[in-house]
Amino acid sequence: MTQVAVVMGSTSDWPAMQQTTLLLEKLGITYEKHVISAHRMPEQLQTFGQAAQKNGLQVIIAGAGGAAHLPGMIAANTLVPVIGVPMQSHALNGMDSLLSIVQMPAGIPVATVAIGDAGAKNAGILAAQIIALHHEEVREKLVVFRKEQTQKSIVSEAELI
Ligand code: RP5
Repeated sequence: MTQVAVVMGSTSDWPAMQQTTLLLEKLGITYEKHVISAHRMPEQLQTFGQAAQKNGLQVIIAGAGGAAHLPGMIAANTLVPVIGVPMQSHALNGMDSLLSIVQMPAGIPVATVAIGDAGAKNAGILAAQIIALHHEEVREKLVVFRKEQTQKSIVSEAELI
C-alpha cells in the first residue's frame, strides 16, 4: 500500500507537482500519482476519495490551479488528511488558486501551502512529517534533510564576495 497520493487537476500541473514527488522520494515515502480533474472527472474524483482510506493512504496531496476545487472536493469525500497546493496560474499568478484552496468553509479542512514550487516542496515535507509521527525511518530522514539544509545555508555565506 502506498502512503501518499499526489493528485493534480491537469498534466499542466506536473512541473510543479514533480517537486512534491522528488521530495517524497528523498524522504523515503511511497506514493502514487494521478490526474483527476474535479470539473472534468467528477465521478472519478468521488471514487478516488471514497476509496482512499481503504487503500491505505495516509496523506493526500492535491495540486490545482484557477478555481481550484480539487483539494476541497477530495477532502469532502474522505477523512484522510488533504494538503492543497495552489498552482501558479497564468491569469492571476496563483492568487485565484490560493484563495480557492485556503478559504474552505468550516467543517472540511484542507491544509494549504504556498503557491507553486515552494508549496509543492513543502507539501511533500509536511506529508513526511505527518507519517514520521509513527515511522522512525522517515523521522530519521527528515532529521538528515534538515541538517543538510542548514549546512547548505551556512556554506552559502561564502558566496557573498
Ligand atoms: C485546473 O485547471 C488544473 O489544476 C490546472 O491548474 C488548470 C488548467 O488546466 P489545463 O487547462 O492546463 O488542463 O483544473
